[in-house]
Amino acid sequence: MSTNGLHPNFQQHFDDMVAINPGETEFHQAVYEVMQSLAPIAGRVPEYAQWSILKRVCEPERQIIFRVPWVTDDGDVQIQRGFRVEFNSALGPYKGGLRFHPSVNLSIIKFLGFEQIFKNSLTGMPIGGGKGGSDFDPKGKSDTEIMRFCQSFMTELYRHIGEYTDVPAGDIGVGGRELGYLFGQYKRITNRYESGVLTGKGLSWGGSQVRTEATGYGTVYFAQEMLKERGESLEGRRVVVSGSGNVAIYAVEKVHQLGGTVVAISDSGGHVVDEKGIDLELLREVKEVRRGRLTDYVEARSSASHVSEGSIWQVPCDVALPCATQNELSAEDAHTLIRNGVKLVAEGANMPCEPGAIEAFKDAGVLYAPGKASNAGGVATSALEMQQNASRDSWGFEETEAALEEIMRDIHRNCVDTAAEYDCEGDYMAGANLAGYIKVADAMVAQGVI
Ligand code: NDP
Ligand code: 2IT
Repeated sequence: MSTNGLHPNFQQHFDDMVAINPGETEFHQAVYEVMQSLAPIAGRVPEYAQWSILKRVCEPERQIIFRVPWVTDDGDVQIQRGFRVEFNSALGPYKGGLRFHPSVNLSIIKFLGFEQIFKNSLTGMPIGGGKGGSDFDPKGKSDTEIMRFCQSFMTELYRHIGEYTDVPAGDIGVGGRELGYLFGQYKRITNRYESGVLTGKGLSWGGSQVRTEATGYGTVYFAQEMLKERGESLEGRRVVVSGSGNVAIYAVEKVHQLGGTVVAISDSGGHVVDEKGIDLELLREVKEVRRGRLTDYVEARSSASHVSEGSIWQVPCDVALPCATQNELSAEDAHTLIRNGVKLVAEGANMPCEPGAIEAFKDAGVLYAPGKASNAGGVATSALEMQQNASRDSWGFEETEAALEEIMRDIHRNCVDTAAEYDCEGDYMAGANLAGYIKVADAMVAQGVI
């Protein structure tokens, strides 16, 4: 945990929260970060600054845990655990992705759901916060196994979701294929073509243009705004992007469109260095078409080498975009990046930087953007998808991308202005947490004790 400490008014509250949620380390970490940023409002008169609101925000409105049985292609029965945490509906229906990864547990889903409340608030769209998923591991599974798992998962989940209640989408291990199977089963069980119940759908059946690209594109737009604020740009910058999934791929694409060069990417098996710049077409072919590994990328590209030992953050760069998973960038990694001259870190993943890394960036004057601001483009475009579904409309690529870019600019401005208002100039973490929290807390006050 951070060494910066909490405002004295919040320390006891944090300790109480830990005591009633034992062992949920990722959730504790996410709450601590928000509480740290709220110091400027501690002890103020407005109701949103009172402990009762903070305590309620830390308690999910509903937590659902369920059994997900499924049968392998060989006929073996497998049992997985499913989760949906409906965290906060002050601003709109619960909204947030589903993660399928063997590491998934209640702590991880709660940290993601908690982050989602404030991220969704920052988008300016009418969406509450939630998250779900399963400890199911999609790696190495056949399409039919994925389909049977998704159908079983939805057979329980369907009763908890709906376009006015809770609207899931993708996250790690859940992309277009999985959302298709999930939507199909929802439609079959309910006998309703309720497009607005899920986002990230295919373009021919209610999906939105740019949703696939939105998180990666949005992260890079946000980084670009941070540089613009200082009269700089991405042009000619060396960039390192961790991960090689949905977020990473489209971060690479947007960096290249804006004149930077991505020289390294990664997966859980190591990282790839490609000094000529990542070949996007090849990366997409390997990951999206073949569902392969980065070793396949290296085999097909002579300028690239695979490094299975050590950290991707040892690759020198001007801009670092962590786009894989939580706590993937340690304090030690941060010090390495700083020694190598990094200027900016923007999170495409959720909580990828450990607290010690964030402190190191701040101490060294490195520009740092927290995921709940910089990766909000994904869920914001999900909200645009909901808007299109509600009006039975579908927008073109350019108009949707322009809307995304404007939303990212607005989030950036909101973070900068809010940080300045509370005497934390240039602190994007404080700006994002304060702005995100105050809007939710105001709505909770207005809606009474529920
Ligand atoms: P994908 O499943 O498409 O890709 C995940 C990538 O991260 C893969 O390269 C994967 O490697 C790597 N990864 C995942 N877990 C680990 C781990 N424990 N250790 C090392 N590498 C790991 O997921 P997304 O790209 O959608 O998500 C990436 C991050 O972005 C997550 O933090 C997610 O919460 C966040 N995010 C996603 C949004 C979206 O719209 N999809 C929106 C906002 C945030 P491997 O294949 O080897 O497992
Ligand atoms: O973390 C996230 O914001 C997501 N996985 C996207 C959620 C969504 O509902 O689009």
